[in-house]
Amino acid sequence: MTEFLDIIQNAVETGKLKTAVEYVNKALEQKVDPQIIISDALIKGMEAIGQRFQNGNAFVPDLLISARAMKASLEILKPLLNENNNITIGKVVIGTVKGDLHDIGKNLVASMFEGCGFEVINLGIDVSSEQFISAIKEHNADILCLSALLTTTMNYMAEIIKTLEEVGLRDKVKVMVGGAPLNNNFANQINADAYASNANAAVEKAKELLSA
Ligand code: B1M
Repeated sequence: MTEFLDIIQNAVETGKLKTAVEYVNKALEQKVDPQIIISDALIKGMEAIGQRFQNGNAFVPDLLISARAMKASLEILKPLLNENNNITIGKVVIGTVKGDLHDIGKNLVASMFEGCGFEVINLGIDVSSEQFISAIKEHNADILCLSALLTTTMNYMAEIIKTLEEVGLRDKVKVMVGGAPLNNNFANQINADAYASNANAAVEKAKELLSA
């Protein structure tokens, strides 16, 4: 059983979708608990590639193929998880802000969150503050992740945070921001709770925020 989990972990880390799916099915045939497959193989594989990315030993395409292998494996396992086997660490609403159509990085962040056990509500691109707020309310989200790739759209993040304050939701949700033109200073200026420079950092910061 441990051997199967090691193979799955390695397949996710190296982005081998077919191998990951094959050995997830083999592990299930051997009656391995789906939650064990997720926590002891899939998540570990994503964490490993995330760490290598953070250290400069892996690159965006590596993250993308790992996330794909992870997602395909999760698709098999999700229906098998019963309600008592809830693996959700927290609920994340994520989207690229109004006026901005860039979604490659945002989707990578969303996949990394999913891969690491968060429930993700991905609102897509060109998302208005009203759409973010209604999703936070509907899903009772713990974390709001805002993405922007343009210097012209990043300022809309401040408007979203102001609106959260106005509708009394600011204390109920942690706000994280990211995207190439952003930095820590900008996050502080607009009163966000955290800035993350990449997908792995986003998951790490989210875990910190939820445990604080
Ligand atoms: Co656009 N574009 N683009 N573009 N584009 C940039 C951003 C640009 C820097 C290119 C350049 O001029 N050098 C420039 C912005 C300049 C500026 O604002 N100062 C630019 C421009 C100008 C434009 C248009 C205006 C071009 C035009 O039409 N004249 C136009 C705008 C459209 C719009 O949005 N309204 C436009 C359009 C496009 C395409 C549609 C062609 C395409 C997007 C396709 C898509 O996303 N589906 C595109 C692309 C691909 C790029 C570049 C080349 C690559 C972006 C990317 O995907 N990077 C980009 C140049 C560049 O960045 N080198 C550029 C890979 C991705 C994995 O990284 O998105 O940074 P990134 O995400 C990272 C982190 O930032 C972070 O984690 C991710 C993973 O590590 N992160 C988060 C991102 N979101 C996060 C959220 C979080 C946390 C972390 O939440 C907590």
